[in-house]
Amino acid sequence: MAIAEGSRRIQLQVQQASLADVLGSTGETNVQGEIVQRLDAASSDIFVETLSQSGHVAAIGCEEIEDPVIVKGEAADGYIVLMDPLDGSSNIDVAVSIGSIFGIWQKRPDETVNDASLLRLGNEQVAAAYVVYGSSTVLVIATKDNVCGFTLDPESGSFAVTHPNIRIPAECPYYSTNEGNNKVLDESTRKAITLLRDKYSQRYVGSLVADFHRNLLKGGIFAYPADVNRTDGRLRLMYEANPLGYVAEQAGGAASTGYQRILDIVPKQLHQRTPLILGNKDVVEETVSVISGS
Ligand code: AHM
Ligand code: MG
Repeated sequence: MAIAEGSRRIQLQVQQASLADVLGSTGETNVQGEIVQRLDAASSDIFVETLSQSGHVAAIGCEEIEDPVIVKGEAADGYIVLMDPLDGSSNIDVAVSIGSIFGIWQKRPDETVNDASLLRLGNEQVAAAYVVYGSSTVLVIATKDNVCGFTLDPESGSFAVTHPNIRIPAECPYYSTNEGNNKVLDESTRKAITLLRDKYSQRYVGSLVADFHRNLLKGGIFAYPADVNRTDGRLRLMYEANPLGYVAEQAGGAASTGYQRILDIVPKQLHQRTPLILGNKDVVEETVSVISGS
């Protein structure tokens, strides 16, 4: 409910855009050294507020906030939420689909939450969710073996179930990658991407949530591998790769670095990056075997 309420509020700002003077940058850079867009900052504030006030969240980790937010008066059975409150920052100002991503862990019994409490295995998530602000606003929630999509009715402000029991289709019509990075890939990764290019149609929005959502519903593979400029990859482990990896697995798909299952990575830092190969299980496995040479 806290995620739904926050996304309803963000959706209003996304729709009003320049009319409400919410676009453009704040003039600041975040912990990743990236320019903070005004909607990044507003979304972070909104979700921190709705999650903190829910009474069920003990701590929040956020792309836009360097240190964890430890919620006071935490509930004993509280959750730990790690989030990218506004994914697809480069698409905010140009009316292209963007989103929000959440990984959800349960606090350990009797644990006094501190910064280290957020460094949990992706495999220990109890749920994950994302919202895509596209031609419609869709909230997808994954729990064990179940992935369900809800569409926002902009008139009533409520979400209704529209995509019960999502399973990633057996067919894989699409691959999604930044082809502009081809020249900086190592040889085996370039070979893997070339094989995808030879077989499938390319679709690349440049907002992870939007690319993932299309591939989840239609079938497809998303790849942001490591390259010579980004030896740790581009995307963030704790609030991009882990949550969407969890959603993919619960829907019958897979997520890998190219060498290791994403959900098995032992995290070292809240904001660490990872290569990400995500989508149809068999195509992810084929791609990983070419990248790793196994
Ligand atoms: P953000 O969380 O700051 O928006 O950055 C992550 C985004 C992803 O949504 C997307 O998949 C990727 O960056 C695109 O990167 P590139 O522009 O290098 O293709
Ligand atoms: Mg992001």
